[in-house]
Amino acid sequence: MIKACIFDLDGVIVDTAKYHYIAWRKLANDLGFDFTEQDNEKLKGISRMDSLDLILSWGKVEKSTAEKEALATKKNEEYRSYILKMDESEILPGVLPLLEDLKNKGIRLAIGSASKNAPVIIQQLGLSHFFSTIIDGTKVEKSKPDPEVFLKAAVELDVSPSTAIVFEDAEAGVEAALRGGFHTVGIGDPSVLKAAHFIIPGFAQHNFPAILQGLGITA
Ligand code: B16
Ligand code: MG
Repeated sequence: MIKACIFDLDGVIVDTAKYHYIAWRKLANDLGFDFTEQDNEKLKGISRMDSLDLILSWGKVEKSTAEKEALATKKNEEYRSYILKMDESEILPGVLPLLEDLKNKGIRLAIGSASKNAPVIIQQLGLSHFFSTIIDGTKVEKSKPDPEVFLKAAVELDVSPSTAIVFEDAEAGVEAALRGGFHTVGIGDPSVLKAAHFIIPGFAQHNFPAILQGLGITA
């Protein structure tokens, strides 16, 4: 019996990776180096400061803690200028009908995201009314692959992980969900997300009954 669904945000509900890439790339270029969209894949699901550390290592640039804080703030201002222009047209295919179906079935919904911008993104997309709680990067001490973000969401929704499904597009997020004891659906590349219980390319071709079937759960 499934009582709740917990959604990662970036890469599951909306594709903000392209905006992260523009903003991080601008910062790298200002520091005198560049990185590719393929490199950007490695930043999916990891926190802002961990992303910055990785990017600086690619450019072989060393910065003090205070300088890193300033760089992360600058990147976030640039990133926010893009996300504040987003609207419901950027919701990924199949997401809206799925959320409506889940809501109608009385299944409790949460966001479990590393992003400190998660609440504003959900608001921009007009999806706030679907989610009982948003556990974002400001509410956790440990980043994915630690299960804290999803376990906190389960506590807020008052469900046990064994009765909840987590949807994740990042390898670290899939690991976090599995470590938390959740039914885990990977969204994206099977070669990256192979540890998940069930993997789909997105929600366009997979509704809730198909997802339950893929997980081997009888409704
Ligand atoms: P922010 P998710 C993650 O969101 C992104 O995938 C990752 O690329 C980003 O660095 C992280 O949020 C932090 O984002 O700078 O907005 O706090 O996939 O966990 O929803
Ligand atoms: Mg993600």
